[in-house]
Amino acid sequence: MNTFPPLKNDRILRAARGELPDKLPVWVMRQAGRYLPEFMEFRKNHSFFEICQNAELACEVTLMPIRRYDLDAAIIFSDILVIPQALGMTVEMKAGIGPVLPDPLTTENLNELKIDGAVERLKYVGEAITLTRHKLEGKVPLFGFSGAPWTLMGYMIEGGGSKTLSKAKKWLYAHPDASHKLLELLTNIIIDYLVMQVEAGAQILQVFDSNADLLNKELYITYGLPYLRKIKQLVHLKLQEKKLEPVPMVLFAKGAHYCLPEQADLGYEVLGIDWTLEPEVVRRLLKGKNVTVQGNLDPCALYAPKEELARLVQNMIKQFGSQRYIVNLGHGIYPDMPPDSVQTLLETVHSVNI
Ligand code: 1CP
Repeated sequence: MNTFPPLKNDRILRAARGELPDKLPVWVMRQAGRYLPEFMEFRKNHSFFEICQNAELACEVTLMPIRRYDLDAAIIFSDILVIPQALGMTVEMKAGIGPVLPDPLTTENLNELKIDGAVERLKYVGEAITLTRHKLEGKVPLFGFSGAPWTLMGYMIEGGGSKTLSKAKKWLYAHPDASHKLLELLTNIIIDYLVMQVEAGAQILQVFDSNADLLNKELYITYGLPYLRKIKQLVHLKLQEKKLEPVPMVLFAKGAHYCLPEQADLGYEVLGIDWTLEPEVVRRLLKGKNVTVQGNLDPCALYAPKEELARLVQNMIKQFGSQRYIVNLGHGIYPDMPPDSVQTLLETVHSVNI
């Protein structure tokens, strides 16, 4: 068992549990990397996956935004695509393009995925988490994360990002059995991977379903929700079996506004909300549900002048209210966004009296 320094800032954990913290908690999706000049400098000397796979390097990048800003959480530097990589697929990170999987999955080569030992091959993520927990010295809680089954399926079949996901969606309509087989296999790995991250020291977990926006309610009920429910239930159960404290879990199903109340019934303590929904609509759809919401400032608001950005943030907080609320963007920060805008966002959030 690892023993770590005591936690000094538990705002985000309190908000996730439905308690009222002293100030509203705030963190930023994709806060570790991309837009930070110190990260760009760092990347000149190290490849993307070299950083992911080396505990010292991953820890260093994770801490960059924590040293610079008054954030209420850290998120381990890694990527959702380390799972396809651990399953034996080649993943390349191309500058200006993003991830590329040169040999995408087909219904013919589905059986070639190397399932045995996949979580074992991801142990380096656990090592980075453990080191980071020590180096954080209890300053803020550390997020572990994974891609959701559907989002990983999308990257594995498309061979990278896609505007339509038509190849992956073709599986759902033309090859439902193979789709379920793949989603089930990914779900089982995600469960063990997340449990391993908690054993290593992760204090809160986020599941990214960034490709949910290309499904609809019927498809999500069949191919999204059951697997997300299994992940939540089994992570909880396996932590119990290992006598580990349960950790709150965040589900960020980007663009899945077509089934927000259904998401709230999966058991996740927190739902991430993208920027396309008005706070009032979110609160109305989730009325009576036992969940905290996280979000949902349009990331592009960070391009606004300081005063306008502060006004937008204050307005969003007023509409969401302070109960069961974690402030974040409605999706990740972009590489060309001004680091000073993050400062404005954080100062504005923390200056609100709750
Ligand atoms: O704060 C952090 O950024 C922590 C580490 C992190 C996380 C949580 C990275 C590092 N990636 C992710 C998640 C991730 N990766 C998601 C889910 C969240 C989201 O929707 O933003 C997705 C879809 C990916 C896949 C991915 N990786 C893309 C395509 C979509 C996107 O996010 O733009 C790209 C471009 C990457 C590369 C990547 N991952 C992470 C960084 C810092 C980078 C930039 C590449 C580089 O620096 O070379």
